[in-house]
Amino acid sequence: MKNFLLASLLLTSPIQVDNIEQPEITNWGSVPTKVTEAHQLGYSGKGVKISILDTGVTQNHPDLDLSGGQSFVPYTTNYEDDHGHGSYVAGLIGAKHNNIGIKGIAPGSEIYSLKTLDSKRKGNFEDIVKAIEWSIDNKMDIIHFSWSTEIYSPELEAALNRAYENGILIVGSAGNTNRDVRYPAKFDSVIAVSAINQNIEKAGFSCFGPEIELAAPGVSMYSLDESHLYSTSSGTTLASAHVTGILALLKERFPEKSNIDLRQLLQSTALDLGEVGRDSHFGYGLVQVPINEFTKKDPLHPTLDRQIRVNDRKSPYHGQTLTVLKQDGEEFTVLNPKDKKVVKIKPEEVVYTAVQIVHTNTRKAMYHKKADTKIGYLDPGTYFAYRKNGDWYRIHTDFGYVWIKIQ
Ligand SMILES: [Ca+2]
Ligand SMILES: [Ca+2]
Ligand SMILES: [Ca+2]
Repeated sequence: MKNFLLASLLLTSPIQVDNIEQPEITNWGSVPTKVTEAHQLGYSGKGVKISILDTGVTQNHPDLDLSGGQSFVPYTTNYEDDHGHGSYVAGLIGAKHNNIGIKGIAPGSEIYSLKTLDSKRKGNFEDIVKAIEWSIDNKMDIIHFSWSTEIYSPELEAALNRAYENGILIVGSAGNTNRDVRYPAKFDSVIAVSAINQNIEKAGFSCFGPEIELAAPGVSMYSLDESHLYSTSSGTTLASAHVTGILALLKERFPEKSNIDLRQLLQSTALDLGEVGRDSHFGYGLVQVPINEFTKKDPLHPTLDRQIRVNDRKSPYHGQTLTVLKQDGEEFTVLNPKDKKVVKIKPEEVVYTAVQIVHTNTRKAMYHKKADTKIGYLDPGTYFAYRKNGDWYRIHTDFGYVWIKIQ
C-alpha cells in the first residue's frame, strides 16, 4: 500500500520547557468545553479505552500512565514515541491530575499507544489498517487520529467502517491546511474536528468543509513533550484530542449508550457558532460536555440517584441531605441543594446512605410493628429511606419517621 507523508502538523514551533511551576496547569480549552465542570462532578473517563494511532506514546513521563500498546511499523516492536507528536496528543487527553504539569481531559481513561507513524511522521495504510483491526479485537471504545492526509484509501475506509459497526467511536483532525477536510476525518464513520482559537473563532489554519462535525479548541496549549517535559503547540491535533477526551467522559457517564447515540448527543449539545445551524467552519458547533445531562437522575445508575445525610458536627454539612452525583470507592461527590455547590464528602461524615423507594399503595396502612409512629395511611410518592430492615424501609414523612413495606 501507498506510503504517505503527513502534511502540516504542529503549526507553531513548540516552546519546550523542562518544568512547569505549580499549580498544575488547566489548558484554556477545558473551560469553554465545560470539561472543568465535568471534572468537578468527579468524571475522569475512568475505564474508557482509547487507542491513539500515532508516532507512539512516551512510557516514562511522570504525568501519564499508559495502559499498553503495540508497534505496527516495521523497524521496531517498541511502541515508545520517537517523534513527540503521539505523546503530545496522549497528554492532552490523559495527563494525570497529580498536582504537576497539566490536567488532561480524561485522566482516568486507558490509553493505548498504537505506533503506526515513524520518527518522521510517515506511515502507510497497511499498518494503519492493522492497528484498526487491533482496536476492534481489543475492544477499544474510541480510536483517535491526530493526523490527516489528502490521499484516499478504500482499505482504510473499509477498516474504519468495520470499527464503527463494532461500536467504536472514531475521531479525526480535519487538517491544518486551511482547505478541504482531509482523510480519515472526511470519512462518514469519523467525527471530523475543526479548530478554534481563544476568541472562539475558526483558527486560520483549520481545514473546513461540509464534513466538519464539531469545532474544538486548537491553539496554544501545553502538553507532554518527549524530550523535554512539556511544550505548547497549535493545530487540529489539539481540537480532535478535546473531542476524544470529552467522549471518554460521556462514555463513563452513559456506559450503556452506543457510539451512534454518543455521537448524536455531542452534535445536539454543541454550542452553535457562526452561521445558524450546521456550517462548514464549525459543524454543529463548539463541542461541550452536556453538563445538564450529567447531573440528571439516571434510573440505570441508582448510585447517582442516592442521597446521603451528614451527621458530623465538625462538617459544614451537618444535618443536611445531599444528592450523590458520583461515588468513587468510599468518597462521595455530592450536590448541596441549598447552595448548588458540588463538594466531596469523606466516608466518616456519612451516616446514612439513602435509597430511593416508590410507594404506590393508596390509603393502605403499611407500618412496621415496631414503628415509633403509627399512621393511618401514607400517600403514594417517592421517598428516601435511610435505614432498611428486610423488606421494611424507614422513611421520613410529615408524620415523622415511619417504617413501610414495599411490595
Ligand atoms: Ca498533571
Ligand atoms: Ca466524517
Ligand atoms: Ca453554526
